[in-house]
Amino acid sequence: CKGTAKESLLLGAASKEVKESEDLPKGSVDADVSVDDITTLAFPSISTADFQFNNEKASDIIVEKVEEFVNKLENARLVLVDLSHGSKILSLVRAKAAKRNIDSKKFFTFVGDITRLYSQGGLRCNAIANAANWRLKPGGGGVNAAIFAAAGPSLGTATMERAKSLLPGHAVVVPLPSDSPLYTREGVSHVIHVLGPNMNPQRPNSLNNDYTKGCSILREAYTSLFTGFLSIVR
Ligand code: AR6
Repeated sequence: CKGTAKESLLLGAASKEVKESEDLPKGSVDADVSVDDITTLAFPSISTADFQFNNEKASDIIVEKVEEFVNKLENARLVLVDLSHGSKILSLVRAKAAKRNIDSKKFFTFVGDITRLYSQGGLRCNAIANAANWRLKPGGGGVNAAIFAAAGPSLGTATMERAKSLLPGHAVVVPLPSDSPLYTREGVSHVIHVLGPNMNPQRPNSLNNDYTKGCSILREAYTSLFTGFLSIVR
């Protein structure tokens, strides 16, 4: 397990992990979560909005993958984020995680804009995940557009230095340049782009409702994402 911040961190399910060191400012977070040195990944529900993946199936996979990875995180935690209190995926995941007794200090849901978690929500996150497109380009909609807009142009440059495109199920870890507003304002040091399965016929590589393939790719996507996060933590 070795490497430097400059190395390309491209992850599929079977990829090797790469280590980086971190020294981020500390901040206060909300409610019952004890603070200080907890390394945090905030992630959106991959594929369930623009890519139209079934929420019930996606929530099963999120809980399954969180359960698998949460015990590998020593002083770190995972936070599933969505924009509204009415979020269907957040309530499904909350209910299923509670049933499985997942440690709520290591995994919880949070309502807020993923690009404003610290400044608006008081939740300090070292890494945020992006539900990317295969070209790894800004724009489109959803969380991808929000993250690229909030991070400024240096995220696009840093991303292209590491990967030009992404296969479904894969992730790439991008250290955020220190002049990015996401870094200076929010304390985010890494963006992890993830490409999930697409069920939307209007978007490239639609799986035409093939949920056998879709579920397998979504599992792979979360494995790649959490493996990427572990590579930062260790
Ligand atoms: N903060 C937190 N969560 C958000 C935010 C935000 N600012 N914006 C959206 N979400 P989506 P996908 C939630 O559509 O389905 C893009 O066009 C949203 O409510 O962003 O994987 C890309 O270019 C949902 O729960 O991602 C791709 O082409 C989750 O984030 C395509 O969309 C994911 O919604 C990817 O589609």
